[in-house]
Amino acid sequence: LQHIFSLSLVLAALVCKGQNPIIQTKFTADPAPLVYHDTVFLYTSHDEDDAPPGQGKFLMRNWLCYTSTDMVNWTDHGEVASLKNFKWADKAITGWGGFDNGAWAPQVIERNGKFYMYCPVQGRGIGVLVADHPYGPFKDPIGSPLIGAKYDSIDPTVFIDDDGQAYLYWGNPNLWYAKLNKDMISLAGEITKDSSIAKHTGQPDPFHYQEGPWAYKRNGHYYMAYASTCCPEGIGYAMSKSPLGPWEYKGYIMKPNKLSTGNHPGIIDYKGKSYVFGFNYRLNFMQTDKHHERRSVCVAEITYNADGTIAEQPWWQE
Ligand code: FUB
Repeated sequence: LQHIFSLSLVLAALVCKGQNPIIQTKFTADPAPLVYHDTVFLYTSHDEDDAPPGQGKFLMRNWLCYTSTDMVNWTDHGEVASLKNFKWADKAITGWGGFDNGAWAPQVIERNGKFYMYCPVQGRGIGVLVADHPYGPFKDPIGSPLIGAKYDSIDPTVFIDDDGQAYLYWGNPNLWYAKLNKDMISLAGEITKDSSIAKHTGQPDPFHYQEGPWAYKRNGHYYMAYASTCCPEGIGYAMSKSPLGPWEYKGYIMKPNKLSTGNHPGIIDYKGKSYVFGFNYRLNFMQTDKHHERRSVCVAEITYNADGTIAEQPWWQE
């Protein structure tokens, strides 16, 4: 068993025949898929093998990249960025375990041939990195956080509307947003707190936004998927007629499951099908019955109804 879980081993390619979790050689979370040309670039956060037991005890230092052209075989490109990319993040981070847990959920987007990676450094804010290639090397062009720490600054998601306006959203427990300039590394306006997706009140409520937003536009509808309810977290989503909301809750894409305290959606269309990525804790629980923050990225096909709503999916097929 120890051999199977020798997760420091870097495999050039992983073949898993459509089985979840799709990445089985490292613990990965917070999937951020990017379709570029004919390839899916899957950026993830990285739970270290030696994350200590206990919920919320993250040990996260870098961001990884995988690629696929068939959604079954995933090639491991290793680390594409790390906390070391951000000079401003070199001081000790307070809360949630210190500096080593800081490399949380990223997203990468392409614009005019450049790749922009939005990275939360937990406790310090959201930074942005730029590269000429999807594999990097990524560099920090501004030398300071794009979004300061005071705005619930984790879990960035970014999309560019048809008119060229880019939007950055993020946050736990609130959803925040700001317009980006065309350079993608500066804000085009004020930082605003969304008031239509509200944090739960402690009552059982399947509707509430928790964290992990994933913004996109499809067939004229604006979508905000997110980790919904806590905990465990499922994947819920809201729709809007505008990128600025108001957001109307539409349901679960996937209901919470007691085997997974967290979740974090990433949604794409690829080669005529639609997919939701997220994660579970299956590999961790195969190794030990103790809860560690050692998560594993999963994917499921989704289908859209004629009105743009999304059909609910069962828990990850394993
Ligand atoms: O991976 C660290 C945090 O856990 C993310 O920022 C959240 O979305 C949750 O997945």
